[in-house]
Amino acid sequence: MKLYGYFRSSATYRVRIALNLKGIVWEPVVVDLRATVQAQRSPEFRNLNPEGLIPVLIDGDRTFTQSLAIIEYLEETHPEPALLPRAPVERAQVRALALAIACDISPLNNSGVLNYLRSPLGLDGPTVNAWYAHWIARGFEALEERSRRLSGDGRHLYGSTVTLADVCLVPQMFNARRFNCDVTPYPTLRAICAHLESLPAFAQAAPEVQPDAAPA
Ligand SMILES: N[C@@H](CCC(=O)N[C@@H](CS)C(=O)NCC(=O)O)C(=O)O
Repeated sequence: MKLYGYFRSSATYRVRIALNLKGIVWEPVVVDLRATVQAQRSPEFRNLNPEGLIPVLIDGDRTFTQSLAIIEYLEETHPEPALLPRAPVERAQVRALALAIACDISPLNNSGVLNYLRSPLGLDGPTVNAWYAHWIARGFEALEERSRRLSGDGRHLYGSTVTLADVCLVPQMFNARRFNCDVTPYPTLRAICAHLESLPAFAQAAPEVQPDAAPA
């Protein structure tokens, strides 16, 4: 499989983790998102994904977009290890956690949104950072509360095995730290991420070890 992505794209990071967890061999194709490059807007890439967003997964002659749809495709084609519990109630709870991150927090902090706030809207750096931190805090406060209720062992967001919720949490925590958000108010989320980041599938998916990682 080929994964079109960028090292610090959190949506790509989710898919890297899922591919690694399932032991799938994959090849990265770099789509440079830097404002000076914007490879996602090139006609070649838009031909692949008219939304101009990464990640894009290629499996044979099929093209898949949207990180959660990609991960559910992987879940259905490579069921082990399962990232969703079997029971419908539990599946819904795990999906709700994943969607809280991928649909409620992440889109507000996407690079395209932040760039638009800067130009043409003209917001300065500190104001854009305040926007970012606000939506992280609002989302993480709720997730911290939910994790206290739903984590089975303080090492996973839901229950005591790795789920789709964990696959979404770690990249969002990476992003929050990258933007210098204060994550001290979320000790449960930090403990969960510390455990998950130590697992090989997560460690090998980390932005800093990707071939396109830029020096800090
Ligand atoms: N809902 C999409 C979001 C994808 C997304 O926002 N990707 C970002 C990188 S994390 C992107 O391609 N940004 C480029 C842009 O906005 O121009 C998914 O989960 O795949």
